[in-house]
Amino acid sequence: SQNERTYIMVKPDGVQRGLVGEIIARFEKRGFKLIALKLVHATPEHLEKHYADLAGKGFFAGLIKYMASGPVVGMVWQGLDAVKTGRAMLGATNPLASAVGTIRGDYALAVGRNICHGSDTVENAEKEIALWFPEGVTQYTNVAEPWIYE
Ligand code: YYY
Ligand code: MG
Repeated sequence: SQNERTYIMVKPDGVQRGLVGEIIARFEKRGFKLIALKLVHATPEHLEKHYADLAGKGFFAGLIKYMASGPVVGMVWQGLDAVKTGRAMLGATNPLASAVGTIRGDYALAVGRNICHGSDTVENAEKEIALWFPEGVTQYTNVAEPWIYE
């Protein structure tokens, strides 16, 4: 649906490397609508909730330490098939397997420094949006919508 929402996050390495604008620009230019945005230095406890499904993995402790090492930029993008399309725009989890033209395929090399996050299902997107934006999102009319959708 045109109202599908996904949680996209620029990770600490993406912020430090100056890739925030580039990542936002790709979602804007694609036609998605920005309905929430914030810069936050998240606590390990908050990140453990975000990545709760991965708690048993060997890389979990390192992942939390990396994600808590600096501020991240969290955002919510809305539009047609936002979750699946957002994942396609990020590229594969391991940047070496990410197609050129994707964000990770263009700007990253290591799986543990892959610069961005995107929700993997609509259900997880809604959970992540609630976790990162408990205050809610901002809905508005975008005047370009009739030129983006038939
Ligand atoms: O959703 P996505 O970020 O593409 O991958 P996940 O399987 O959810 O893993 C989250 C995060 O963990 C990944 O972006 C990098 C890191 N990670 C890792 O450091 N080493 C792995 N073998 C797998 C994932
Ligand atoms: Mg994931």
